[in-house]
Amino acid sequence: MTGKFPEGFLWGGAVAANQIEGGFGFGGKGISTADVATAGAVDKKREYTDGIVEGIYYPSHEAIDFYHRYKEDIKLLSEMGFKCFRTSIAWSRIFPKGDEAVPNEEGLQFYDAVFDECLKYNIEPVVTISHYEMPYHLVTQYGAWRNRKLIAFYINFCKVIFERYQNKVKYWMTFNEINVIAYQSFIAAGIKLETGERKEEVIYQAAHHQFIASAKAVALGHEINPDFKIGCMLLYPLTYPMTCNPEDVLLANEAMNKNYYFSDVQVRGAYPNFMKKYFERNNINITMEAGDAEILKQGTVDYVGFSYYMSLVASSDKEKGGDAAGGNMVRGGANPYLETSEWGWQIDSVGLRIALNNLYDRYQIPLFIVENGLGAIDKVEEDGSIQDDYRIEYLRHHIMEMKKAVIIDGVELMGYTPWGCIDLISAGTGEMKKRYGFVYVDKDNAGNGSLKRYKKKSFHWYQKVIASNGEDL
Ligand code: BGP
Repeated sequence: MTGKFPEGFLWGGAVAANQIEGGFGFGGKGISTADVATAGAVDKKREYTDGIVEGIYYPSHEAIDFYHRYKEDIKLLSEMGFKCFRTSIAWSRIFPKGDEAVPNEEGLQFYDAVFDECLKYNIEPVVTISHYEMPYHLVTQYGAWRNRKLIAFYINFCKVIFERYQNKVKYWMTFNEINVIAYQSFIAAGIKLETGERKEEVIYQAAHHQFIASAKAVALGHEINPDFKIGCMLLYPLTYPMTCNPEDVLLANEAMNKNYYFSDVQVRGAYPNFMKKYFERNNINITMEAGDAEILKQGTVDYVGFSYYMSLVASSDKEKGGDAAGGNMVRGGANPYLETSEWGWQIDSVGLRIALNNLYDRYQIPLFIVENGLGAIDKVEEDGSIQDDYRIEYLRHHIMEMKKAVIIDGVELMGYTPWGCIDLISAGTGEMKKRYGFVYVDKDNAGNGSLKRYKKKSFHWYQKVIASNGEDL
């Protein structure tokens, strides 16, 4: 198919502070939730601990040492022609404990330097304000997002970074994969459930606090700089009905509604009826304050950012439904038409076109694919090259479908930032060997390696894709 992406399309890549920076204990950084999560698989239920024991948190404490190597890394991204770079700000670098009145200047300077380095190469920073980490003190002292006080701490954090970076950063997202709170509450929102607590009530109450925080952040951001574009960020686990049995279709719809609930609130500024009814039926009481409805209405997002890696299946037949297939933070039924990655994620490029159409039909505001990609084990050849044709195949097919969504279907898409553009620590498994990057980082699961960066075959391929604005795939 011929045709280009719109002028100014934001080609780039995505990472998150806690998965790349390392710099644990540097620059006045406080302890974050990511620092105390052991490198266990999400599937095995990631553990956390109250004490910091040096050594057992490898590899996230040093990650790929972007903290000291950001200049070299951003230069490599610029060589690929990146128009944007999505990263996050580690909240605990700016407010080490989270509840201080005065920010940590050294932390602010670090991101000044990172953003300046991007701008030097005309790379637009795209910033996730909170990506799977928060100051751990907010967990131990306040119970994390279950506590309404978190809203004020978060807004204080937003005010500081909005003001500080208002002339450097235009694109923001309030919470990474906000719907993941329903699947992995500690990673997403620092919530450890106490025995006897009603899981759903705690989680949906915490989600309400995040919604208010997000809406207030959007309003505040626009006040500080009306040019800001502030989005939500949704994990999009596209779920198909296993068959045309209406029961399967209904189940698939219900599975998606549990995710749409989050974007509905952030895009439309109100709770959807299906969720209010769900709360009623299940006796889930969400405490709201007078004025909350108004805050949600006034803080609707400018765009929908989302991650897309795979699709799942819902079935009324217990045998076929279930959780045979994995994914980023959520599991579901297996699809006989799809192949899977080495981690059992079902590869579905056409699903990306479906996702784009679904989201655009539903919201009619610009979309931004802020994560997509293939986690794989890469082999370094004797000559130092990395022949990651499987990654190129994955991305090529997804970009082709993305192109159809834009050119044939008319979806308004702002940009595309494949996940882990430089190898990083996996959020789900804590491993280094699950790689997504165009740039290889010499480091293994045990922490050995020189940390040297190598260009993979996909590096040169993606460079061509960007140079031709998506024509040369
Ligand atoms: C998303 C997260 C990322 C990222 C990605 C890949 O859910 O937003 O932080 O890590 O999934 O997942 P994993 O690292 O488990 O392969």
